[in-house]
Amino acid sequence: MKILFILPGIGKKSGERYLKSWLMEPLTIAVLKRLTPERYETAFFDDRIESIDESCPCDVVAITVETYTAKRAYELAERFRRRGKLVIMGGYHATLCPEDAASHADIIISGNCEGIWAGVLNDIEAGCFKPFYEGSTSLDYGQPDRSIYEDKMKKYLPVSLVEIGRGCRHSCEFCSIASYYKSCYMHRSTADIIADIKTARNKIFFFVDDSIFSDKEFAKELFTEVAKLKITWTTQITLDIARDEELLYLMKKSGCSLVLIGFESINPQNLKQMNKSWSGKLGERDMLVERIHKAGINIYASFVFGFDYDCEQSFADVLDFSSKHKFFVVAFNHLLAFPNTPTYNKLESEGKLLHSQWWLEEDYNYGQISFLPKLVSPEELRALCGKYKHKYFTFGSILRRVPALFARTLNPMLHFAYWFINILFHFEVDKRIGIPVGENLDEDKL
Ligand code: B12
Ligand code: SF4
Repeated sequence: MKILFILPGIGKKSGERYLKSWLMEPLTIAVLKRLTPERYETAFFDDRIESIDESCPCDVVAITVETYTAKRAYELAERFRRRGKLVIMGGYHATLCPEDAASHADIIISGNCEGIWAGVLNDIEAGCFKPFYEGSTSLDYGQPDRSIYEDKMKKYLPVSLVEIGRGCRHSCEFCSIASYYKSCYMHRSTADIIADIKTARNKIFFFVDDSIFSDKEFAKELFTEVAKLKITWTTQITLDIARDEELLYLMKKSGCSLVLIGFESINPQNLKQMNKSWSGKLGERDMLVERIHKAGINIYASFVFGFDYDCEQSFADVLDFSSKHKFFVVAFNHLLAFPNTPTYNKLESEGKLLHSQWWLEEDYNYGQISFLPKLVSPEELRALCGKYKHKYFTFGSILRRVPALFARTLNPMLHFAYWFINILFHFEVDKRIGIPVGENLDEDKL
C-alpha cells in the first residue's frame, strides 16, 4: 500500500510566489512518516512549493488540515476521491471541526495520531476501517523522519523545527491550542529531544511549542542539557517566564536569543475578556519585558486587535509600547474566530459572525475580517492593522531599533535575522493581505 502525504497551501496571489516567511519545513509530515510502518511506500507533496500530481500512483491520501488550508484541502481531496483514492484527514481543523471535514474524507483522525496511525493503516489494508478515529495522548514518536522532504530542503527557510512538548496549560478563549489540547500539556523525553537536535540539518532551531515552560522543572533540566549543544534557538512563550529568573537565565544560556510572545493586548479589559489577564498584570508588564531584554533575549511581540475595547487608540498605545521597548519585530493581527474556540462560539451566539464558515466562503481573502467588532467596522479594523504595521516597519523605525539590538546581543546570526525579517516584513506588510484563500495554487509554482 502506498500513502501520499499532502500539506495544502493557503493560497497565493496570481503571478506571485508563496510567502517566503511561511516556508518552513513541515515537521507534521516528518512525524507522520516516522509513525508509518516501513512496509508501506510513501510520497509527499508540499502544495506551497510544487504542483500536486493527481496521477501520482497511491492508495491512500493523507492530508493535514488547518482552518486556513481547509478549502484547498477539500478541493484536493475531491480530486483524489474522483480517482478512487481513500482520503484521510487530520490536524487542527479536522480535529476542531470534524463535521466540516467529514464530508470530504473517508477517515477523520481527531487529535494526535501517535499510537493509533499504524492501526488505522492496518484497518485499511484489512478493509475494515472506521470513518472516525479518536487520537491518543501519547507523544512518543522517537525521531521525526525528515527524509520524506529531504529533496525539497533547499526551498525551506534554513531553520530546523523541533518539538519539545504539545499543548498549553492556559485557556485563552481565542486559541485553537487550548481547545485542541483542552488546556493540558505533555512533553517528549529529554533524550529524544537532544537526539533530534543533534541530527537536524540546520543549526538554527525553532522549538515549535506554544508553552515550553508549562512544566518548569522539566524545562530547567532540558535547558541545562541543550546548553551543552551550543545552538541558537527560538520559541513561542508567555511573558510570565520572566517571573522565574533562574528559568530565564537557563533559557538564555542554552542558546535562546529570540522568543515570540503573544501579548495580544495591553488593555486590561481586553485581556480579561480573552481570559489572559494572568500574562502580565498592569504595572508588571514593562518590568517583565525589561527583564527578558536584560537577559539578552529579543522579543517578537505579537498583538491581536478586534476585542470589545479596541479602537484606533488601542493601536496607537500598542505602537508606543512596542517602540518604547524596541521589539525585534512585531505582528499586528486582527482577531481570528477559529472554529470551536470559546471566542468563535461567543461571536456566533451574539450573531456577530459575518460568515459562520468563513474559511470556506467564496472569494474569502487572508486578512478579511469574519466578524463584527464592537467599536470599529471590519474594514476599519483591517485598515488599522495595515496602517500600524507600516509604522513599525518603516526604514526609520528599523534603524532606530538597532542600538537596542546591539545592547541585547552581538550574535551575528541574530543581526542577520533582524535585517532579514524586518526588511521582509517591510515589503510583505501588504503582501499577506488579500491572498485568496484556497485559490491560485495550481498555477506554475514560480
Ligand atoms: C510551526 C508552525 C507554523 C510555521 C510553519 C508551519 C508549516 N506547516 O510548515 C509558520 C510559522 C510558517 C506558521 C504559519 C502559520 N500558522 Co502555524 N503553527 C505552527 C505550530 C507552532 C507548529 C506546527 C507543528 O509542526 N507541530 C508539530 C506536529 C508534529 O504536530 P501537529 O501538526 O499537531 O501534528 C500531529 C497531529 O495534529 C496529527 N495530525 C496533523 N495532521 C495530520 C494529518 C493526518 C492525515 C493525520 C492522520 C494526523 C495529523 O498528527 C500529528 C502527530 O500526532 C502550530 C502550533 C502547534 N504547536 O502545533 C501552529 C498552528 C498550526 N499555526 C496556525 C496558524 C493560524 C498559522 C497561520 C495562519 C498564522 C498567520 N496568521 O499567519 C500561518 C499559516 C501558514 C501556512 N499554513 O502556510 C494555527 C492553526 C489553527 C487552526 N485552527 O488551523 C496553529 C495551531 C497555531 C495556533 N496557536 O493556533 N505556522
Ligand atoms: S498561552 Fe498561548 S498557547 Fe496557551 S492558551 Fe493562551 S494563546 Fe494559547
